[in-house]
Amino acid sequence: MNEDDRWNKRREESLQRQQESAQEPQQAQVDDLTSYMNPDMGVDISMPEIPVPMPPPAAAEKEDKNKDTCDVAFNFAFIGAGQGGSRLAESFSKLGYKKLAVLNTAQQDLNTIKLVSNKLCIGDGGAGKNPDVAEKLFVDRKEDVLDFMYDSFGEAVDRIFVCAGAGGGSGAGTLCPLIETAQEMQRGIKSPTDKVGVVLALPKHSEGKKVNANAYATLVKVWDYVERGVVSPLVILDNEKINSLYPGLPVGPFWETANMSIAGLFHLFNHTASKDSTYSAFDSNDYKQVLDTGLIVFGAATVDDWKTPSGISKTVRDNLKNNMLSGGVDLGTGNSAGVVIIGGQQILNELPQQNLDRAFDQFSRILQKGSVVHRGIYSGNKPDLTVYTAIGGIQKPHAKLEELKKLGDLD
Ligand SMILES: Nc1nc2c(ncn2[C@@H]2O[C@H](COP(=O)(O)OP(=O)(O)OP(=O)(O)O)[C@@H](O)[C@H]2O)c(=O)[nH]1
Ligand SMILES: [Mg+2]
Repeated sequence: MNEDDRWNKRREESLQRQQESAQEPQQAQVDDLTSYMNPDMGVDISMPEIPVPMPPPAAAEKEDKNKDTCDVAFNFAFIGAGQGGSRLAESFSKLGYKKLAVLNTAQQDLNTIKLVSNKLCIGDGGAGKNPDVAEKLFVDRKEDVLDFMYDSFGEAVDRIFVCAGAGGGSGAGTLCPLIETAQEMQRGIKSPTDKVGVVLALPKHSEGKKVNANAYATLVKVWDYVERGVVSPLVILDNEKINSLYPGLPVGPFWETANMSIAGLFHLFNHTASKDSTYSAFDSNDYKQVLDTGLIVFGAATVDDWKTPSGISKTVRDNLKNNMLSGGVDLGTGNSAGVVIIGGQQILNELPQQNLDRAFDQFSRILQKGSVVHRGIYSGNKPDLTVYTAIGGIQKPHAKLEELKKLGDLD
């Protein structure tokens, strides 16, 4: 072996020793870890007790046990308080809404409500047009009422509406506590909004001092909730206006007509917002924007003279002046509107677009500066042309309040 061979051998031996010494501790570490993790060698890894945070369960679809039988953009629930409020809630049942409940201080009144099965009586014999009596009764039963709402509506609810007649005892007295309870439930079930809707029936002039005075006080109280952003929308149904819109309407069908006018118009917007249009859609975001503006007034008018450019505009103007379901409100203070035009196929085939545009443009001029007008054009199953309007964001109804105050002898 010459000098070179000896040098190469020493180098190889040295390299081999280096490799062995580099591997030894590594192998020792691996052996250590394996024995720590796998002492009985029967499982892959024997885990030490580490508190592992659980991932939140995937947001489960809320079960809708009271699914509406009509097509709607939003799942609304209605609780009617007092006799008028209960009848209002009942009219939504006729349209296919299923999240319904009624509450009263008199069992006899509840017995007359046939189409709503969820009923709660919190008193005995009524409140005799005294809202304070009903409000006191509510205080003791608040938790029962909350449970009652949960049981009646289920959890798939987007917004709860409290319906009441403003001039009575039971409905008027429980309205504000019901608004608060409804908001509590909406928060509890994480509804997409915590704003609560109100459908409020205002009395006819002829109903007398006490009723008008009650209605004044109720409207003032509810307005406070509107201003604080708790109530939206506030939908006013003015029975005096119904009286003038349908002159000579007999006593028998009066309430039914009043209730169906508001429920029908209300539903029309919730229904169209769920539908596609071949022309121009009023979608659910448009509707939500109007619903969140506070005071809303609805109206509808059939257009006969749709062939002339000013025909539709004139009908719309007259409608806004005369046909809205509440008097004593200043529509010019509104900051938002939903305008849905539904026409028979034949009319829509012949109707010049500019006639429609002119009618829509008019809304922007009538409402507050910078207001938003959401449009929708749909073909319908009736041969005529009808304009449906929902004007929102209306300011405090001073004229209506003054009128109620005067009729209620509160000056
Ligand atoms: N739109 C509409 N308004 C109604 C109806 N029934 C009553 N009202 C109005 O609601 C007001 C209150 O009447 P009720 O609802 O009968 O009163 P209540 O809430 O049951 O109160 P008490 O009977 O005093 O305990 C009335 O003055 C009417 O203006 C109804 O079916 N539809
Ligand atoms: Mg009653």
